[in-house]
Amino acid sequence: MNRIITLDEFIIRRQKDFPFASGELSGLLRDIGVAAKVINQEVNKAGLVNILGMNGSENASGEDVAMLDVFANDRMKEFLQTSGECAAIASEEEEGFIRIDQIEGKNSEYLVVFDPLDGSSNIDVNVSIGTIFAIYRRKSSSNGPIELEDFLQKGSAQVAAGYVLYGSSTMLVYTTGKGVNGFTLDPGIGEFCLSHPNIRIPQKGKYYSLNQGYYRSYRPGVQAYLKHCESVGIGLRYIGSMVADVHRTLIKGGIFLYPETKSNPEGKLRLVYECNPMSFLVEQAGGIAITTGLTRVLEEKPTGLHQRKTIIIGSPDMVNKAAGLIKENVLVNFE
Ligand code: AHM
Ligand code: MG
Repeated sequence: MNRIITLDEFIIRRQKDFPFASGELSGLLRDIGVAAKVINQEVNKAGLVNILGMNGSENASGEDVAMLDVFANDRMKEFLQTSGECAAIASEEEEGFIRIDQIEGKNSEYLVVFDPLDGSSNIDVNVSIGTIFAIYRRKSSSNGPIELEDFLQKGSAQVAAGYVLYGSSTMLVYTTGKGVNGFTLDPGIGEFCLSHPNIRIPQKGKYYSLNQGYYRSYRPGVQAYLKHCESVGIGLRYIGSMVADVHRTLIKGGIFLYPETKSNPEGKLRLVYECNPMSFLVEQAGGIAITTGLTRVLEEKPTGLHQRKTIIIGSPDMVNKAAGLIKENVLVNFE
């Protein structure tokens, strides 16, 4: 039997893939792995310690904030702020970005963006939720302060991205632009162990995934694709946690869509915190990620930290089919 490879070992082994790597990126990934274990522990016992439920405030995008969101946000901030490997962070739960004082003369080049607990409507019913993160290298000169523009880079500039899925088991999946690898948390030893090396998304899958309840509010091309799925007997799977829905799509093949709706005319999901990291991962696994405007998600220039974007992401055959039908129906009136 092969010996297990832990996340830390894997990260260290991979450091040599980056010719002038200083170890900062590896350090950051390890810090995120530790924060994920702490959050996982709390997610697992949330019902017991009464930190479940809404805390009454709203996040930067005006949605209810579940208390576990606050806990996860605080832990991610805490680990990243004290790691010394990170110059600034931005969170879906924070209005603006946060500069980090440099520790012991270290001048970090990296920024981390994250959605600390995605799928918060699922928290209090024991359904899978996740943490999403991405790492960028700053663009501004390292002599000056980090600027907003450092965070508003296209997704194609991501240095690394990943997610943690708190599901029937806990998994951490990440990419540094050289393929995608998945690690499952072994609760016995408290380590993420390599379980899904070199993930490749199937060319097509058996499921499409979106909120079918908004059907009437989708544009004609999206409706045409949904009719196509129905006519050829493609099954519907929708958890309502992007991490879980995209994870299934990545492993089993399929397509995930969050198009514009009447109440979310730009789409609901955040470009910086959700669409870009997931698009980087799926592309690295051989999939495709586009907007309903048929542009590549990773080529969209963010205009704000909390900007929303439409997304169609998944197996190449299925995304291409959806894109074809959107194109064909582009002139059909949208009522
Ligand atoms: P959140 O970041 O507030 O949890 O919202 C994002 C979530 C995604 O995980 C999921 O894909 C989507 O919202 C579900 O939205 P809807 O309930 O409109 O289907
Ligand atoms: Mg989210």
